[in-house]
Amino acid sequence: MNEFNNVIDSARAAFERASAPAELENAKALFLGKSGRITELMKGLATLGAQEKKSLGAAINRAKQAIEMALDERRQALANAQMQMQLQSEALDVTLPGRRRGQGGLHPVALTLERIEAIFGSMGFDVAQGPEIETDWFNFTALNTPEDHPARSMHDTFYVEGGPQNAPNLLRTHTSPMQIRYAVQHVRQHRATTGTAQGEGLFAGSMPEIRVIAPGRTYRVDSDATHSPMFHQCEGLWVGENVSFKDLKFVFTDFCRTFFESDDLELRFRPSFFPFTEPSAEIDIRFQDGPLAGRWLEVAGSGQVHPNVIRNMGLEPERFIGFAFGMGPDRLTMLRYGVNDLRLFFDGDIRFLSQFS
Ligand code: 2U9
Repeated sequence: MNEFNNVIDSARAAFERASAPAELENAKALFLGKSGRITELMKGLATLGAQEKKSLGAAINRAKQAIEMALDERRQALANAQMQMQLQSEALDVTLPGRRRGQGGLHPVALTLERIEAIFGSMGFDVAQGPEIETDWFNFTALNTPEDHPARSMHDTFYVEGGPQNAPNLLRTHTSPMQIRYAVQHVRQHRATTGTAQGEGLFAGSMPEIRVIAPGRTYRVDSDATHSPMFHQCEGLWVGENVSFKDLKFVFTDFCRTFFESDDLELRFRPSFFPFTEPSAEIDIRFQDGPLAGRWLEVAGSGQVHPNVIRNMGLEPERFIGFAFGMGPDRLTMLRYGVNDLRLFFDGDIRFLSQFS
């Protein structure tokens, strides 16, 4: 019996020494394996008589069970230790403050465009958006631009592949082509729904007014601190039977005072020239207070839509009169926030952009 207790003790000691599952399996083999101590003891029974076999066999079995139990205990202990180690190495401190995800914001020029759209929207203006790649006709010809006008040269306009050979497609140089598209569509739709025959020349009947703004990206071959090859424009158009320069003045004054949140902002209309308006005027504003106070600042161009342009919309210029204005949202953004370099808007520097959100 003593011998069996010794075997059990040495098995326990061997299992205890094993510090990893593989070592424990090696130690197990020494006692329970094919030529392990217990197996050897079992083999020894063969030579004994029946009575001895029975009593010794039972004792060997008890020893075997004790060793198996010790083995299971050690296995469990090693597995627990392993789990503890893993838990420690993968420890998660749930009390740590979370990582902040940056909250994006709208680009300052996008904020300006939203503002322009909201103000003109409240005055009954529709917002039209359209292609940035235009045909020569919509961008120049329909807008009364002479064939030899310098704006048509490759020094000023980006031409792209496509379109007729003598009048290739281009990146729109202003958003006015969109207003031609809008007006043509407006007239066509009106004629279709009122049954006024198409193809019978210019329309001279009654028609709801056209009131639309066209905001968006425009392109010119130009690049310095105040010019970018891609810039924004927002042009407005108001066509009706009874519209006048005083309506344009009222609408644009109201717009500027709302946009700059300044009720005493002054406006000045200064004679100018554009191919698509006649007469034409530059619009200057003057703040009464703030860092820009006292200086006249040019913010827009405007004018009465040229009769040729009214014709290109499909309207009879003897009956319809239009007023248009055009402004640069990039410049308006610079004035509103006091930004002095246009390029800051297009560099994508988050330190600059995050100041507006
Ligand atoms: C149609 C007919 C006429 C819109 C106009 C201007 C004058 C103008 C500038 C403003 C800032 C260009 O980007 S900018 O430098 N625009 O001076 N725009 S009148 O005239 C139109 C528009 C549409 C059908």
